[in-house]
Amino acid sequence: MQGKIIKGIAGFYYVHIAEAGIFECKAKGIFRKDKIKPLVGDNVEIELLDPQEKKGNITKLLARKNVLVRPAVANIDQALVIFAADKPRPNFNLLDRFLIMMEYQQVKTVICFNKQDLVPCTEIDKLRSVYETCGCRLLFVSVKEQEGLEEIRRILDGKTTTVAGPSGVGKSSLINLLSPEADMQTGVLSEKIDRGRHTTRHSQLLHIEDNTYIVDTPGFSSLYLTGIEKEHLKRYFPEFAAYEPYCRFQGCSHIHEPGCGVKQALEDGQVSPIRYENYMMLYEELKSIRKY
Ligand SMILES: Nc1nc2c(ncn2[C@@H]2O[C@H](COP(=O)(O)OP(=O)(O)O)[C@@H](O)[C@H]2O)c(=O)[nH]1
Ligand SMILES: [Mg+2]
Ligand SMILES: [Zn+2]
Repeated sequence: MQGKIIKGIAGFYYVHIAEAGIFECKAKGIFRKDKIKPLVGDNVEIELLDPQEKKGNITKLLARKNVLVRPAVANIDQALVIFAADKPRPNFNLLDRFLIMMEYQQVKTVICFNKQDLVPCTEIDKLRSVYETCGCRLLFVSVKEQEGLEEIRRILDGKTTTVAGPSGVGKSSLINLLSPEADMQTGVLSEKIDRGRHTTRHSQLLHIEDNTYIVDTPGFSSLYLTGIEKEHLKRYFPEFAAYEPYCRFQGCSHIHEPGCGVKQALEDGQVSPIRYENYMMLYEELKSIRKY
């Protein structure tokens, strides 16, 4: 039988099999020999040991499409990053860090601002003007008023999506709406997993329907850029590209050079000051990391 690992804890893997449920499995020695560790999101073949108790053995790991480092999951199709339009106020620096790390890992990201019911249209327009040229799809929703949820469902359909964002933005509220069984799935897992072993909060996959899964990740409050050279940072701000041909110097960093097309565009209001300021801050941060 074939299924998908939805959680891994202390040597046990919980494998979701369509129409059969969740099986508690061990990975056989072959994986240790090959030094491949099964990950949440892995598609696997299992042999049943005890169909009644829903226990099995993972016998084969199917080829991976990709592996995400943070969170550690396999076969991710896209990320849905959620921020609140207000309460808490969006932390643009954190959002930009997230977008950069996802792009670095080649995962397409959809930006979703929740709680649109809390702000006037002018505020929505402002948020839109900052992010409409960043290369990501942009959504405004209200989980509370159930606005925009159909669009989210369409985006998730048939894919495995990692849902991320700081705490308090409405992730759990959204997930509970999308998957009324989410709580139940978590409950089934907690039951299967010994009390003591359930302590750390690992990433977990939730089955929404058919081939649709979401990864419920712990909320984050900070993110470090790793693996990115400061010279490459501008690639992650695709809205700069249109103005680069106007930079006087080739390889312009858009920070201190005279005759910079991007800084001109900033002055002309064509590049968002919020995005540009984050670019500058992150550039300085990457510069100082490299000194040590
Ligand atoms: N006004 C408003 N409040 C919301 C909305 N979505 C969630 N909330 C509230 O925001 C708070 C945090 O939500 P929660 O789902 O726990 O956020 P999480 O920490 O990201 O999982 C709760 O009090 C929710 O009721 C929304 O669209 N509008
Ligand atoms: Mg939550
Ligand atoms: Zn420049």
